[in-house]
Amino acid sequence: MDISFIDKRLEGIYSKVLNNSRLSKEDGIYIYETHDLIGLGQVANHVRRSLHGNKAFYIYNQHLNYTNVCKNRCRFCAYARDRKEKGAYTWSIEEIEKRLLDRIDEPVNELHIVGGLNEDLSFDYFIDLLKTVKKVRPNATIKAFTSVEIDYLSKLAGLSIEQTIQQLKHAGLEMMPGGGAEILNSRIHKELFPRKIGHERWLEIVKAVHKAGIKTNATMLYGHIETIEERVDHLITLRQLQDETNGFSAFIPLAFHSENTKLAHIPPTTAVDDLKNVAAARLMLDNFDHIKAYWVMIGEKLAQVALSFGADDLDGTIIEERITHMAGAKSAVGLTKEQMEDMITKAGFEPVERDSFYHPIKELKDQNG
Ligand code: V47
Ligand code: SF4
Repeated sequence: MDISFIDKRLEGIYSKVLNNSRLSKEDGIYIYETHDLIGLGQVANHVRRSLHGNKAFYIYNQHLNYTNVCKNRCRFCAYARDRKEKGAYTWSIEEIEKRLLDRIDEPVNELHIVGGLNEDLSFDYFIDLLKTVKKVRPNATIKAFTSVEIDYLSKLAGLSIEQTIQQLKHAGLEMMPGGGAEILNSRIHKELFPRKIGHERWLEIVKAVHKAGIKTNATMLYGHIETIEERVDHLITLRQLQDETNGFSAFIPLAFHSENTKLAHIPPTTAVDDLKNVAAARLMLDNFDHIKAYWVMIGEKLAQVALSFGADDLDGTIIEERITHMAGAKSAVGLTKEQMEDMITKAGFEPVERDSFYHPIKELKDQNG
């Protein structure tokens, strides 16, 4: 494909892409610095189309955020509360069961389960939670807990990380979402989330999870105090780990929302930056199959555009999103299957409903009769 670049430096990046050469840190920084957004989008779109053609994936999923009580109180988080604070909540196992049953007539394929670090909950609660979800929804995949929760649960249970993962796997855990990575960098860790595990521990846990045969996603929270170089280092760190384990499924750039946080003075991310983050991910993460445009964070309209800037997946229906909406997100709290398909079709792509492992649902249904 011929691309007429306004920024000639993108030609070098494009020829590396065409030769399947890995992009360097300097290339990554340049991707963020260029003003040739359309040229950049075309390069990322070339990679996206060579991997997935005209397909754009989505999943019928349901989020369950079992508690917002969290002892970490990260400075960028609007969701967490202290135990006795107004608005604090923790769902009992019965409440979780009720929320699943409320939606039992819907074809939910994946349960995305994450929460705060609530010191009132025992390890048994988490085992019961997984078993209950599996009992009520035996055919849906449980994608639950970030490395932050796994680290906490291992301490709670007095078990090694490996033993903790085995117990959770035995109770029904099948996949892990990508949260908790933020920016893998000790300066940002110290400034924004000092009580949460740092990047070395995050990577160590993800490695153990991959070794146990569980796929995970990876994220990057951008648009706060991080530098371009720190973003690129984050992507390169993930790329290195993926070379080692091949355990990552998708990467999701997360646009920071500052409302109701200790960083409320930080303005929202721009559309240009949101699209550059999608394109940078697609181009730098040459060993990741999927890049998600998370419509909750960047809005439905920009998510449609992101499909032509490197993203091949819009995540899911979600049903009820809490974490970003507490921080001022203006997107819907959930979308119907028809709305997801409409968004994708009107962006010029072919919608493919998938399961957690990117198997198309239609083909699965055809195989099972
Ligand atoms: O870990 C917290 C981030 C994450 C804010 O793996 C914030 O499929 C923006 O990880 N503004 C949770 N972001 C969301 C997440 C996720 C979402 C969708 C799909 C998947 C997946 C994973 O949200 C947290 C944190 O990094 N976050 N506060 C905020 N104010
Ligand atoms: Fe707790 Fe996660 Fe919020 Fe940090 S981002 S305060 S770990 S819920």
